[in-house]
Amino acid sequence: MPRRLLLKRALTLSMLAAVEQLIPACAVTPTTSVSPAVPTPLSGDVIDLTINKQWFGLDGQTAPAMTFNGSIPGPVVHLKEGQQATLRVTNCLEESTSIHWHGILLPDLMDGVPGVSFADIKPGTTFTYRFPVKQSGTYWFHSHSGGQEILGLYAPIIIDPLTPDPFRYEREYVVMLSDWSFESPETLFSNLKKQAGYYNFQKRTAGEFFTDVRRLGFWPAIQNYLMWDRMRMDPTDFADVTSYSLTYLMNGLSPIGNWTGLFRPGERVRLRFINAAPTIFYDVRIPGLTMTVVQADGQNIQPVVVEEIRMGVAETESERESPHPL
Ligand SMILES: [Cu+2]
Repeated sequence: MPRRLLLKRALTLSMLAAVEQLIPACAVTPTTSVSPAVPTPLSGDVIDLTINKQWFGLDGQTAPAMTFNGSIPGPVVHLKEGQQATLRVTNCLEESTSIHWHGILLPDLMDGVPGVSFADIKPGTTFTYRFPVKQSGTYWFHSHSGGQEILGLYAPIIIDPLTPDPFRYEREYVVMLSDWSFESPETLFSNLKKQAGYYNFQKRTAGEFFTDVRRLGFWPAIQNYLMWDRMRMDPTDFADVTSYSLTYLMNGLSPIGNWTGLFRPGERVRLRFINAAPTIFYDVRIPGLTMTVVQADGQNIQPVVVEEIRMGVAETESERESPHPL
């Protein structure tokens, strides 16, 4: 090839590469519907996450949502204890964003509260999070800006330990519990600001007051009501927002979506439960099976055999099931 032609081609190629770097990843990502397919886990020295606004469909209804790499929940970020994590987060939204790496030990500059420990990720820009991975287990991450987490910005983190975990399993699944509302986060918040029990339809009645008077006496009954009134709560208020507004999700699917994890008979299955719901407690049970809890919030524990576990907001737990009927 003549030298001049070679130089010309080399110049064109380097110009193209330079132009490509100028275009943020968002400019080439279409705004489409959220994919129902399970995304491939992300691993390696450099992990790229893109935050987009997309349409999320649930049981025949559709609404605007936010996604990590096009899915809800976002893809599993798979790290190894001892590695240096590099996560490039590109914000394709029209508003600022930020990430909180939930339960991860890291320098404060690498963690989410905008305006406290770091600025925020402005629209159309990429922020590179870098931190040494000093732990192992099941964790997760979510947006730390406005109502973005509720709109779909949450995803699991699995960190492989340096030395193998002290329990065996043949197969594993992440089970990310969350919820979805067709009311916007702003509407939910303003309703709760106006009336704390806005979504609670199980309030105490006048009849119950008289039952309490008979049971406790008049003044103790009054004092009980005043106590709850001072706290601006109802004794029947289990969650700020209830199923009146929420659809409960398992790995991004509604109960009708019927999330399914396959296994062979006799296999031990490790289920990595993560409660990514903003206010809902989940009671987890597999009818007819006992579970052995082997890890809680990323820490290996003395195994406990249970029939049901209660998962608080933001908790993560690993259960090992022996799929034999009780
Ligand atoms: Cu968190």
